[in-house]
Formats: sequence, C-alpha cells, structure tokens
Amino acid sequence: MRFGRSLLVVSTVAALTIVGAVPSAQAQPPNDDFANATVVTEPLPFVDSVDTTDATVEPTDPEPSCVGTTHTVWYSYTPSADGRIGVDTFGSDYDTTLSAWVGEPGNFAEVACNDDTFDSVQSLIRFDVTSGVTYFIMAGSFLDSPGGNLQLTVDVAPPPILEDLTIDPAGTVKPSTGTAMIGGTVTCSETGGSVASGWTGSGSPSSSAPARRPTRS
Ligand SMILES: [Ca+2]
Ligand SMILES: [Ca+2]
Repeated sequence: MRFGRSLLVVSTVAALTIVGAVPSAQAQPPNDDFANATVVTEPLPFVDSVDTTDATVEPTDPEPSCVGTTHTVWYSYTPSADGRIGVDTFGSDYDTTLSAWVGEPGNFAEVACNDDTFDSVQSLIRFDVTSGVTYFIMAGSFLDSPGGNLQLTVDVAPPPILEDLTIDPAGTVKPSTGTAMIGGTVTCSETGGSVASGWTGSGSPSSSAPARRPTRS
C-alpha cells in the first residue's frame, strides 16, 4: 500500500514537470494582422489596451513617411459623419509610432504620421475624416525597439489652428545697423474663438537682399 502511494506521488511530480517544461506560446495580439484590425466604435472616445510585445510585421505593412516601425497592430474606423479626429498613444509604456491610411494592402495612401509628441516618445495624429470612408490606423514601436502595453485613444479633435498674416506696407530701416523693421498682424483661431495681436519683426542684411544705409546726395 505504501509502495503504491509512492508511485502515485512520483507520477504526479513527473506530470507537473512535463507541463512546466512546455514552452509558452507567443501571445500575438488579436489585431496583429491588418485583416484582423480592431474596429473603432462610436460614440467617441474609443479606448483600447493591448500587449504588443509579440506583435509582428506583415510584408504588406506600409512604411510610414515619418518613422520606421515594427510590432504593428491595426485599427479601423469608419466615421458616421464628417469631422476631425485625434488618435494618441498616451499612457503606453514603450516608444510608439502612429500612422493612418486609406486604401488596402499593396495600395495604401498615408493620411497622417507621427513618432513623438509633446517631448514624449508617445504619438499623436490628427486628421479630417469623411463619413463612410474607412481609415486604418497602424500603431507600432519605434524602429525595432520592443513593443509593450499600448494604450490607444481615438477622440474628436479640435479644428486646426487657422492663421492669417498681414504685413504693413511701410517699414523702417535703422541706419546705424542696416536692420529693417516691419510690422503687421497675425490672427489665430481655435475651438471657434479667435485672437489677434500686433507684432513686429526685424531682419539683418543678407547676401540675397542686402539692406543699405540711406545715402545723402
Ligand atoms: Ca502586425
Ligand atoms: Ca515614438
């Protein structure tokens, strides 16, 4: 009886050892491949978190214009109305990249691209969207750096800052230095409001447009 118990214990230990020796499978994220892009749902904001450590690069992944990238995962967004959206990776724990595309594998057109934003290694892109058009968002890691915990947010973005510049027709020249002084007005608008402020600028003599001291006749 005691001998039988010993055999049972040995068998159990052996079984546990075998189970523990099985190498762990890679945990590729569900939206690793373009064909399995996670659908961004409305209403915004849309927030997603995914481990991109084992994300891979497909041969058909497009090359962003602003940065090299690996460990790519995909999202798709088809807005129900025209507008402007922002996509960011703030809160992620690795050096991310973001790009947005329209089209299909082998025939993508880039809409937006960013590597770093606000003195961080996280990314932010903003772009106008048209109702019914599907936009594909590719999040990756910088060059071949590791992936990690991706925090991705898609939200409505403020309208772009509009600028209008008016230069006064008359300026002055400081005879002692040859420095030209001009003035004008810069107008900026954001989130429906606008501000206007006067400004002055100066320019030093250059080889292409030399400033000359006034001469007396
Ligand atoms: Ca991928
Ligand atoms: Ca980055």
